[in-house]
Amino acid sequence: MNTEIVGVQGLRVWDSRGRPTVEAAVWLADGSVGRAIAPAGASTGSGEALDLRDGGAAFGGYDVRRAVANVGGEIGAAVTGMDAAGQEALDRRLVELDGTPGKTRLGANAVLAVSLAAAHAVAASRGVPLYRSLGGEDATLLPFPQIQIFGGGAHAGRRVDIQDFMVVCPGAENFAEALDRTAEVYRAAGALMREAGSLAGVADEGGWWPTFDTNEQALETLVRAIERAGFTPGDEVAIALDIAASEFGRNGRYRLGLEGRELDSDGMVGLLAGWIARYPILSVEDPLAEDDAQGFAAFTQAVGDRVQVVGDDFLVTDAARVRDAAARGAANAVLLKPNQRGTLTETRAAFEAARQAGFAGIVSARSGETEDLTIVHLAIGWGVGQLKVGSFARSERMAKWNEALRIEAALGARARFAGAGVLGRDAEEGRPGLRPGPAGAVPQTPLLK
Ligand code: 2PG
Ligand code: MG
Repeated sequence: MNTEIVGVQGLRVWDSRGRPTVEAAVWLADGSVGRAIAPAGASTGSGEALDLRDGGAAFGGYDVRRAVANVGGEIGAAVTGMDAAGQEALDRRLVELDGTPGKTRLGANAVLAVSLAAAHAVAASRGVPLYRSLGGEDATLLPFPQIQIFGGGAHAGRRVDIQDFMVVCPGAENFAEALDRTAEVYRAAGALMREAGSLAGVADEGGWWPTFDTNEQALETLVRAIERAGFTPGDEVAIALDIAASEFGRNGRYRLGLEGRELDSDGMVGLLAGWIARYPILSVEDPLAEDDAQGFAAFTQAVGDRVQVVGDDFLVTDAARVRDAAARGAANAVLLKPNQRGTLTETRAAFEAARQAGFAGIVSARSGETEDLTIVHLAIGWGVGQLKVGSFARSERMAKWNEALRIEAALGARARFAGAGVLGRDAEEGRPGLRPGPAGAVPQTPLLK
């Protein structure tokens, strides 16, 4: 095993939206090779590292020829000769080489593809799957999945304001069972929409395209789909939301286009707290906009003992922001998206900061994805405890769920499954974030008649 980097190559490939994206290949002295592809968001936080695009007329300005050239050119030259097994030193070199806080010179898409490809090359050299290369023999925790049923917001032409209507499966015995339940709910939701004459295809991440008159109608339909699939809402299948409020909120004003009303920060907290009281909701991501830390704190204060409060655009996988949010009591969980920062090591640092704060972590895909499976291995390799990769359709999503199934099967009796108890708290340490309800981990919520 000789993990010295001897070659780096960039390739322009295509993502699930039919847009160009960056693939990197890293070759080692022992002949091993690793590849990784950068994903891309649509509802991005302003604090994210830069997804470098070429602009101009071609492909709507989304071309990545410069980023691809950076992979094989400047980045490749800088890391050739380095030891790929020293991920931290390698990533430090990448950060220093770019030299800007947001990786605006070389592009976080270029930098990330190389950082991840190096980790894949090392795993190949060791002859083990990436999750084991990252976490060793202890990497046995399968994540609790959040799976989208309806898409919305920036992923569905803003047909509804809320971006992700997802399900989680409390009490599922294992990862495979959580997927089984989700598949039934996804099917039932599609059938309900077909019967109502409102089936309009699928949104960016494979969830049903929402054809609702109000945001709450989507919640009601989701509860009916859970029941129709034969599950008890709340106990067997519950709801997780990504409000993605930065998409419609700024300076403490929130404009709900579908319902034609504007709320202030307190109004948003009240609206969402009302939903949490009426529907079996266990997790809410970006309930307030990225510029509304006070709103995040008020929301966490109001409902953080019952639901997981996740920062995505608000925390942008940034360790310093996680520490700051923890100090303010704003949120109790962080979404971890490697391309929001640009290297594996910085993503890991955000997760470590979460652990220290007693925050939960959720490894997440982007709305623009590919066949790349790295995030599944990060979730399991690091024992993060939760995973969000979109809906239960389209192979850029299913490939990731299927990879987790493969790993669960390979681990056999050694596989552990992170249940609902992991919501709002560190997966391994189980620090309290949510108070368990009387029947275990699931808060009892009054349901719809
Ligand atoms: C999010 C993600 C995934 P995007 O907001 O959490 O749903 O969307 O990749 O567009 O930021
Ligand atoms: Mg989000």
